[in-house]
Amino acid sequence: MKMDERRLVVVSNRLPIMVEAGENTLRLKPSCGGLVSALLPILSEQGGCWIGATGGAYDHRVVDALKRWCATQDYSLVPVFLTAAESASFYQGCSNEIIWPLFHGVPSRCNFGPEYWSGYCTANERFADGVEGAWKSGDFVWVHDYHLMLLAHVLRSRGADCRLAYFHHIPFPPPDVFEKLPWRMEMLGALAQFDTLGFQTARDRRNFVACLRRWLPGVRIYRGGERFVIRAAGHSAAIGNYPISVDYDDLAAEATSPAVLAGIEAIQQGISRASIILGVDRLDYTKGIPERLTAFEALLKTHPELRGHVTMVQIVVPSRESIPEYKELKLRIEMTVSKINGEYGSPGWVPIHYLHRCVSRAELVAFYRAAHVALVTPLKDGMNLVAKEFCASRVDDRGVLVLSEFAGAAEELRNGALLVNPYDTQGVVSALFLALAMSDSEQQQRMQTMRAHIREHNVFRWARTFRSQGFAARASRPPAFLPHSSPSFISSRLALMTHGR
Ligand code: GDG
Repeated sequence: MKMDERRLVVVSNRLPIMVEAGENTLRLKPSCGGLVSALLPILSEQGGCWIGATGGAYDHRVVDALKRWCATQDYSLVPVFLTAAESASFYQGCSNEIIWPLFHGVPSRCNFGPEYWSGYCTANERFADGVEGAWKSGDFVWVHDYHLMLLAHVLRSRGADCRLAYFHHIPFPPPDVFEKLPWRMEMLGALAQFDTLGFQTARDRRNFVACLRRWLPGVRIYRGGERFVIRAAGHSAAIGNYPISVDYDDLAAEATSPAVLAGIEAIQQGISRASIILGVDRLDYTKGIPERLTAFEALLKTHPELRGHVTMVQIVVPSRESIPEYKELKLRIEMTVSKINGEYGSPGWVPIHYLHRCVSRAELVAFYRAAHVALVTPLKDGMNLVAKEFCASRVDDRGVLVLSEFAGAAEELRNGALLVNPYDTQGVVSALFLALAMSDSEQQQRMQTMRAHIREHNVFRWARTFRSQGFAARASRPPAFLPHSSPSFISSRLALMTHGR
């Protein structure tokens, strides 16, 4: 069977459809976020199955609603239900209060709640139940992101012999940061049980390999060009970096749709034809939103001639609102926006337009096209699809991307974007000033360079390359020179954790 003929089974923390269940109401709506943006076009094109949590405990109405919804699609959805307590320790706790901040290099934001780890193990068991229920022989099971790093271990310990691949969407930290994780050896031992592991950038892959070398006793690591093969506890895995991307053709086509053209006109009129600096982010402290607002304020302060002629539009998609830090961040952003608007605004000109909601895809593309500058300045980001979506939407070859050097996307887009250090307010101000004054021909040349790269390295190529690598990893036996057994104590520690509770 060829790789492309194998059914694709995606496993991720959340399904691409959110279910809001009230006492007498049930609403399904698409999720906003990078993982869904990247994977939905692939599943829509190839068919297959998506396993993920619904965000709630078992509810037969949700099962029925998802079945009805799936009847209209070319792929199926398999819900995983978690109780409120399980979600609290697995999702809010271990995933978002430990792994997320640690892997983004901010250990000071970690809350190492002792109960979180067992919640993480339990939830990985629940997802494994979902995979066991849906998996058919020959499927390619593709696990996504940091919530599910134990899944291969759990499935293997139940005897499942399926091909298991993992893609890590967020940064992987260097050893001196990773070492703070109390369960570092268990985590690495479990990751080593996938058949293929993919990272966004060469730096993430290097960090992962460095952590394995430092913390996984007995591991053997072999390099072949850009790929690594590791062998631990009798199992071989292939490791590579595969920068995720966007559905270029779809965005480019949408960019000239009547809805988007009408949207651009409405935006420009609403903003009195001032030049737009655009920010689009999920609400998250890693996205550098307050720092960006501060840079915009400094631009207005140091360049008074721009007042009234430039407007910032900041779209913030609500995210993780049950976590206190995210609530505080929202308040901080709102206070900063109102301070800047109060201080610099004048009749007929609002310096910052702040939208705290998920806008429709057509509206988003209209904003991409209406903007003069996309200001994408995360403090740390696995990739950042907004940067790539902005370029793919610019069918006019205009617009300037000001991009954080700490976004994974900077590795690929450095020849077209103006790269900045988001902590360097003056540096961001200078880049903005340069962007606003950039000639048409320079904008065109930079934008064409980035668009040509993204057109070729689109999301379908990303999935194809990853899947063929995963296929090759399983199809080929481990190289003969690899030593066999390695210490089994990692597996026994994991077995204790996941079964011995
Ligand atoms: C994670 C990693 C990595 C945003 N606002 C709206 C909206 N969005 C969509 C964008 C984009 C997605 O959300 C955000 O993707 P990012 O990549 O920027 O960030 P994360 O959500 O943090 O994603 C990230 C990604 O996974 C993929 O691997 O790049 O580093 O953190 O697609 O378009 N979509 C709509 N309305 C909005 O208001 N419709």
